[in-house]
Amino acid sequence: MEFLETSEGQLYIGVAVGLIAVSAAAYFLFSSKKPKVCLDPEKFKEFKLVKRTQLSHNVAKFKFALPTATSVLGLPIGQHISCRGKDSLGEEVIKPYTPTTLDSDVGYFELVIKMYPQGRMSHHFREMCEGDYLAVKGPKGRFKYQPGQVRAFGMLAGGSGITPMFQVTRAILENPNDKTKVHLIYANVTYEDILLKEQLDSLATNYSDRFKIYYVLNQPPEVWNEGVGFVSKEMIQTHCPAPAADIQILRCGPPPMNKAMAAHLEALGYAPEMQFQF
Ligand SMILES: Cc1cc2nc3c(=O)[nH]c(=O)nc-3n(C[C@H](O)[C@H](O)[C@H](O)COP(=O)(O)OP(=O)(O)OC[C@H]3O[C@@H](n4cnc5c(N)ncnc54)[C@H](O)[C@@H]3O)c2cc1C
Ligand SMILES: *[C@@H]1O[C@H](CO)[C@@H](O)[C@H](O)[C@H]1NC(C)=O
Ligand SMILES: CC(=O)N[C@H]1CO[C@H](CO)[C@@H](O)[C@@H]1O
Repeated sequence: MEFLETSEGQLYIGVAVGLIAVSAAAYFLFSSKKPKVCLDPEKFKEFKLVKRTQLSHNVAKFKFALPTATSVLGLPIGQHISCRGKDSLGEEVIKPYTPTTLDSDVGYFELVIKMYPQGRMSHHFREMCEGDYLAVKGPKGRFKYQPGQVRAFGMLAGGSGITPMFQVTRAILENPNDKTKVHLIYANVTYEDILLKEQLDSLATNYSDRFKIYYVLNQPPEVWNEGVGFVSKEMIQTHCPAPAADIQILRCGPPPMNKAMAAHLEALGYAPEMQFQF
């Protein structure tokens, strides 16, 4: 055809092909930057349990599918979700949980749950089987994080209070532009109670210049060279950043531990704005 043979025609076709390529690239970039967010702060949505992995006698990891393989949960760093279930009497119960996954993990999210014998929501999780649905609402929480917000975080975690710390730590370490340092003190009763130990140790090895962990056990095993007893003022002094305007200490543990930690921090001279409790 005459049209195609003119150099002007070739130019037009070239421009047209170029435009299509550019808009396809833009569409791809746009859609991959703005994936579908699944959480709704106003209403509960159901997510399917696709895998349940027992981690110890009373701890399991629950993997939930999002509606599509490219969906993201849509949870800001350090915030949590509300999960709804039924206790052993069939009564509705709603409790907060922090996924151990980030929005960079597309298509699914995971919860690591410690199930207490008498726990109401624990009962619901104990009964959940692969294929069941969990009602979830969110995001919830006052914690806000921007890279560079502080020079260093100290973290005081007890038991399942590790999950928000783990999530914040992962987000910091996996961002190559974030230079924030993280000093974690993690308290538990026994060695077997330590949640996410393998993942935590792996992060500490891979990012040894930015992330340090000090484990504290009430009932340590025979060979143990980290902390023993409850978290003390001296442990905080040794293993956390000293009071300063550009640091923050995060707390998340059972209520008695949080109370004790708040008293330690005050005695050590940490101002209220240097502290946050999940
Ligand atoms: C922000 C936030 C995030 C959380 N994220 C997680 C998470 O990712 N994974 C997780 O497993 N939990 C998490 N929790 C704790 C969770 O919300 C529930 O409190 C927990 O699952 C117990 O609920 P339950 O209804 O089974 O127990 P309940 O019915 O409230 O308690 C029954 C009994 O269980 C025991 N018990 C309950 N909680 C504790 C505890 N913390 N330490 C020691 N004994 C306890 C007590 O003896 C209590 O009498 C989080 C809490 C908060 C505030
Ligand atoms: C640590 O690095 C190893 C080797 O590169 C990698 O396989 C592993 O997934 C990393 N772990 C974490 C928690 O980043
Ligand atoms: C779930 C659990 O075992 N939590 C315990 C971990 O250790 C801290 C500190 O000793 C206790 O306060 C928690 O109850």
